Amino acid sequence: MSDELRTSGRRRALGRGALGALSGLLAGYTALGVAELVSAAVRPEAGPVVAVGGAAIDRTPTSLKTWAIRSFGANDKLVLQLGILGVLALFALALGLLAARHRRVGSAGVLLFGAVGALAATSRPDSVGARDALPSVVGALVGAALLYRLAGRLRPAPRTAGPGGPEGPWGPGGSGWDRRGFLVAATTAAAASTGAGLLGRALHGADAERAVKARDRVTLPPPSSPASPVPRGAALRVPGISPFTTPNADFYRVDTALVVPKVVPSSWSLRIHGEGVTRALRLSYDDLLRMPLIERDITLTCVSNEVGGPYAGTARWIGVPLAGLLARCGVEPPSRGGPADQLVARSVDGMTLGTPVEDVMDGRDALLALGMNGEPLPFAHGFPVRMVVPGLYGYVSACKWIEDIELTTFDAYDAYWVKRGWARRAPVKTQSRIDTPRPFARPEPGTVMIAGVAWAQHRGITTVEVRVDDGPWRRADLAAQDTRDTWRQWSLPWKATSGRHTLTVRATDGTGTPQTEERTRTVPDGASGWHSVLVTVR
Ligand SMILES: Nc1nc2c(c(=O)[nH]1)N[C@H]1C(S)=C(S)[C@@H](COP(=O)(O)O)O[C@H]1N2
Ligand SMILES: [Mo]
Repeated sequence: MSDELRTSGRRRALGRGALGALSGLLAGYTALGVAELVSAAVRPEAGPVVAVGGAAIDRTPTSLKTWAIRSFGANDKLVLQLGILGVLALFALALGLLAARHRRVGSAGVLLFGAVGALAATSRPDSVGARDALPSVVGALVGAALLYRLAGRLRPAPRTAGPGGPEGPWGPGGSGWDRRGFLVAATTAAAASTGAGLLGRALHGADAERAVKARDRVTLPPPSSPASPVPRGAALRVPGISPFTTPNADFYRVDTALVVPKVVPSSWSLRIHGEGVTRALRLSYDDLLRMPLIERDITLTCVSNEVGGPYAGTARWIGVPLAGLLARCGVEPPSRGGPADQLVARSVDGMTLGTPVEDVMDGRDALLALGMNGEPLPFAHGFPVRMVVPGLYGYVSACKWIEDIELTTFDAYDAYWVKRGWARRAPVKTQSRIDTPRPFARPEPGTVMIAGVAWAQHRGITTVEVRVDDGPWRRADLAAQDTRDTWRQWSLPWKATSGRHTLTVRATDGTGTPQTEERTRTVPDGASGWHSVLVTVR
């Protein structure tokens, strides 16, 4: 073979490969665009990327989940979705290359991806059944058909070849393959799937918009039992300390929802049923708004919070006392002979959280919360209704977007996180945190304010002590206590001397029990140990 022929053959193969890869990408893009549109008709959560992402979250080992939350914080879900899109793009490229040679196999590969998406969507805890497979299936069918068609255009047109053989795509005249057909099909597909995707987005947006409007129209009635004002001495004026009340916009968010549920309250209700329930209830949002409401300051903390971590916040909640509602349904706590010791709360996105019935009914202010810091719950924090139970970590008490409460036993049912290795019961551990100075700060010598917060919800905080290096423990100045369900600020002026110093804090709770020095991991029932901060005084 002459050099010239060999070069043109290679160029032809290269060109076909590149166009094949492009076809693959286009097929993937089209599949996602169509799926987006179909999911708008089915359910936004059934879209392939959200479904695969959700299924991945369900199956991620706890250690990796904790790592992701720690490394990416609130962006963890964005990173996950970008990761999925990246992987999909790579596979689409590969399938396109494959299709350029074996177009049936390449197209079948697209269908395989549709099957994965469909499986993920139907296996999610909030799946409504086979219907959830539709976005992935329809998207994949269209994507596969497109790839099959585009790959067909890449093949040499059957013709009586002259002595030089069919011309490659870059050969003179380019008549060896259907360039025009390819371009037309590719541009049409790109435009149509962009249109489908945008239309799908717009339809999702319209649903969300209805929920946003409905929330805007809500006016919370004044509580029949208001919280007493936060005592003036509860908030210290130290720069860098966490504010006593956490603004909603700064309140930490931990959940498994890739898309924040946007519930329209008029099509929402809450059901209470199960063992020992003599009168099952179904309540509308308006029913709840008409009940006597109480207002309470409560600190919420996450079991995934590392020592010194950010997943803690205090808000003024307004809601319906849960114990009273349960009593209306005939529920008795186990200590009075009730058969159910676990309350399983289920959210509109299929999350389940198990709470001890005894804790909810022992007189503490367990709430079905409707309001947070003077406004209806923000969507990210559970609109229209969520639970809040003082003294328990969020994963065993604070169900957002709640729609079902079932009375059962701990023996009979394990909730979502319990199935994944977390403890069935998880009262909050006593913790204290140094907010200022920040780790690795370089303050000037002289008086430096060490300050932070300490919490032991429902037991309260009675003492906070601070130690510099291996020196003696010194009592910090405690801010006034709001209630024993809230955290407490503290501060201590320190005469800082040049050099590196380790600052350590520990607290004692309202039962007189000191915070343990023993370091444990967050799994299975919350991190323990003292928080230390290393600073270099200049
Ligand atoms: N529906 C639902 N509710 C949920 C969760 C969730 O993933 N889904 N996460 C729980 C956890 S682990 C915590 S710590 C709190 C966090 O509440 P926040 O995001 O309002 O701070 O919500 C709880 N309620
Ligand atoms: Mo949590």
